[in-house]
Amino acid sequence: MHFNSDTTICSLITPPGLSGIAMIRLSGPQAFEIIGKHLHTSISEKESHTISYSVFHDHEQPIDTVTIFKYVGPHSYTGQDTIEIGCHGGYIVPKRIIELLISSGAILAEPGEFTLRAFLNGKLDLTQAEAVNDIIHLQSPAALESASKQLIGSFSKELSALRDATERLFKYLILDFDFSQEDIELVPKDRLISELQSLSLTARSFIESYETAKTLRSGHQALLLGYPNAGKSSLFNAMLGYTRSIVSDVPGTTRDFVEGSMIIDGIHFTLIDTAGIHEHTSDAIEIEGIAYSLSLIKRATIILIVNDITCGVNHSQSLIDLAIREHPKAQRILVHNKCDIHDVDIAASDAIFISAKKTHGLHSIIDSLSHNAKQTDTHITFLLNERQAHLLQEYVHAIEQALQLARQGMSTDVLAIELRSALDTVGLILGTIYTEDLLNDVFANFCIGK
Ligand SMILES: Nc1nc2c(ncn2[C@@H]2O[C@H](COP(=O)(O)OP(=O)(O)OP(=O)(O)O)[C@@H](O)[C@H]2O)c(=O)[nH]1
Ligand SMILES: [Mg+2]
Repeated sequence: MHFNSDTTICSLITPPGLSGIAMIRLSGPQAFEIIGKHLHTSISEKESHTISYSVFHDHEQPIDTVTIFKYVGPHSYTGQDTIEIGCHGGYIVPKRIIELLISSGAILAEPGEFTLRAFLNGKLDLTQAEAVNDIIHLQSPAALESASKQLIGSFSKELSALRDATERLFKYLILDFDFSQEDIELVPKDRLISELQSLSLTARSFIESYETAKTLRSGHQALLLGYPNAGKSSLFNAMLGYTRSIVSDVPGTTRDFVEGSMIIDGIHFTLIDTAGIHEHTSDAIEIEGIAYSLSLIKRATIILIVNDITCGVNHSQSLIDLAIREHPKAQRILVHNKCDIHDVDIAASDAIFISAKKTHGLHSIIDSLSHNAKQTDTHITFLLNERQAHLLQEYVHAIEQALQLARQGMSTDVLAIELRSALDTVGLILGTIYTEDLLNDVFANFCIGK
């Protein structure tokens, strides 16, 4: 990643390929000079935040008719002089325009480089920059609310309040230490303990949303769990609408796990077919497949227990117990399969009755997946990511250390050291403290053009 803002960078900011319009962004100190070499109209006379129609040319040869959006820094996304060119889409024109901009002095932007400049120029803090990436990669409509709140700065506001409260206490502790020689206690021990507890509680409440945020970020993992031959692979294929997993009447057909993606009501699900669970096998590959199935239970957000109804309604009870034991927080849906060859009393159960082979009853599973996902996908204030959650854990650790020291009646200068490190972790989340490595890590996940 370039950390030098003296260059002028350019890139396609819409997806490559066939489209009516493609957008190209050019940003940096020479943006107006570079675009000026390719237009007959003078860009320098145009006001900021205006759009003009022009012909983009290469040494008098017209390339395309374009719209030119002009933003004079610092009033632009990056904080620098910026031009956005709307040209016709496809594979040739946008590529040619970018080549010409580069031949006139621009360089190709790296992934996330426009947003990096926005951060370095104080247009966004680090949590807002991360929210930009989140908005682009959202897998669930429910996540949009939290990502957009984060983008406009609500998480930054809460974090800044936490930082200010920590800083206030830190300054009191330093003062208290200065006055301690004169036997004056500025911060009574009880108040100190209750303030530290409140800081820890606030940070913990942020961390609590992390598990939900993970699901909102990557979508739901819906695991098919069942005994061999229950019809998991048949159901898996029927749900996806194409044959992805092998189906046969030989128990133990699925050895490895197989994944497929589906979108229900705008929510992304990864459906996972697994090896049937049973104890009586000496086949090494099957044993390994079963071990995989068990480990996947912990990763799942929704577990579909597929029961072969011809073996009885309670046949899979021990698998339900297993799912509850291994991952009590996951949602569970009991599906009785093979109802086409077995009479069942549907009214007497809240389970779902289907025939994977005849694709009967699949809509009930779809409705149930959507319902379960919507139940877990709501009520989240912040779309915390792994980096932020990890730093918040460090914050809590430092505050808890300070609490312990306070209870032991340690001198306030020792407590202040813990508060200093707690303050640093909040600084790293917001990006008021950063290193090039940190920025490289954050912006490495961005796409080209953002
Ligand atoms: N009649 C009937 N047969 C079904 C149904 N679903 C699956 N089967 C049959 O049951 C057998 C096993 O199906 P699979 O989908 O391979 O079962 P599985 O649970 O994936 O089995 P393993 O991979 O061995 O664990 C096959 O012969 C399927 O045709 C159904 O709804 N009705
Ligand atoms: Mg199978």
